[in-house]
Amino acid sequence: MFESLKKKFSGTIGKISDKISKEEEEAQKTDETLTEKVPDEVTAKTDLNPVLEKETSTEGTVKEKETIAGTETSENQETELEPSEEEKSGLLSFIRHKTISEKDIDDILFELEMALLEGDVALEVAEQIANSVKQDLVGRKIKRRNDVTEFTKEALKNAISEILNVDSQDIGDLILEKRKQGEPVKIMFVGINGTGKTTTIAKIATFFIEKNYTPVIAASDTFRAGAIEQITHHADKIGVKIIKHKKGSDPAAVAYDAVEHAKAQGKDLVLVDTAGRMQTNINLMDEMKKIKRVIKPDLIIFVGDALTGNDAVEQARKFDDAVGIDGVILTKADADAKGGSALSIGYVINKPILFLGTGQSYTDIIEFHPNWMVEQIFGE
Ligand SMILES: Nc1nc2c(ncn2[C@@H]2O[C@H](COP(=O)(O)OP(=O)(O)O)[C@@H](O)[C@H]2O)c(=O)[nH]1
Ligand SMILES: [Mg+2]
Repeated sequence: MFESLKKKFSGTIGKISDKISKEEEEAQKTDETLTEKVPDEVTAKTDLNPVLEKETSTEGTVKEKETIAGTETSENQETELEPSEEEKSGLLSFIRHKTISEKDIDDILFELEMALLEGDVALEVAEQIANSVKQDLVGRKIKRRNDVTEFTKEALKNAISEILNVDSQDIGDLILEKRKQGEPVKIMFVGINGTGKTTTIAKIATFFIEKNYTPVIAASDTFRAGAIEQITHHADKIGVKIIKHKKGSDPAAVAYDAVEHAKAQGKDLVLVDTAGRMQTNINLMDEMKKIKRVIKPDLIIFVGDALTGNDAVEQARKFDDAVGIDGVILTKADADAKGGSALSIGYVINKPILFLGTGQSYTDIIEFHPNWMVEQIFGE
């Protein structure tokens, strides 16, 4: 699902490793020439010189090492006195181990930033990833060749985890909380036309039915031709009660009736469909605000089409400004090769992605967890 992101990040890991390994090799060549000229005894002394470790040691450790080197009373005295050839080369590489500098990675991170932008990742997210990786890597010491690969992978993983980690509300927990008060959880779905709100409501209903919760659907898209028929069709198929009025009626009144029904019947969830509206359509936005005022939803979920990339992010921002959203469902993740909106949307509006739509059938929905996405991108 996130193949393209996976490729981009593994490309970056490869490039940084290659570049630093090449420098390592160069440095090694210089060292080898140096070692040839320096007698063994001198090399060994230099290797054990604690001053060289000062950078990473506390004063105490340095002193300790001085005593060991000076009095030669260490328990491992015999082995430590005369380092083997292997140890010498290990110590040598430790001494001249490379520290990653900004210069080493700047170009590669810039390339990554550009590649991410092309992959529909929001500008601020691409920048944040590059900066976070840079901060993580610059100044790190490479002792072994594999270190670069590991460090870079870790740095990228951390950057992505930070981006994706937005406080999230578990709907199941919310249902249980509300049940105690004898109240249903009211969820209103918003977003522009065609993103998949109606389909998603049918999927969410199915998802919670499987968990033994009881939903009711409010057909509050009274605006678009065929909308009531479409959602009635879904509700019938999955066996969920639907509350509907006739086309053109007040959507807030439909939502209100659905809440009343849920209260009377002890149902757990009210799922309110709304008409797709452009974020620029003031009248329809006002209508949405009215539904909000009337039923006071517990959650307003923005439904965005992953295929629209940055547009989905911008729409989410506008809807958040207009009515305030609590979370996001990205649909059509199955068809989205880029993955940019999934990576960006939560960070940009500081609201969690709750679910991903992954196909056209009622069960094609998965709960979104940041760690899962990180695993998709960096797992084997
Ligand atoms: N491939 C795919 N198609 C989806 C997904 N969710 C919705 N769709 C399709 O998107 C189209 C529009 O969906 P609809 O629910 O009517 O959108 P609405 O206008 O926002 O209510 C329909 O053809 C759906 O089958 C999804 O996760 N994956
Ligand atoms: Mg619809």
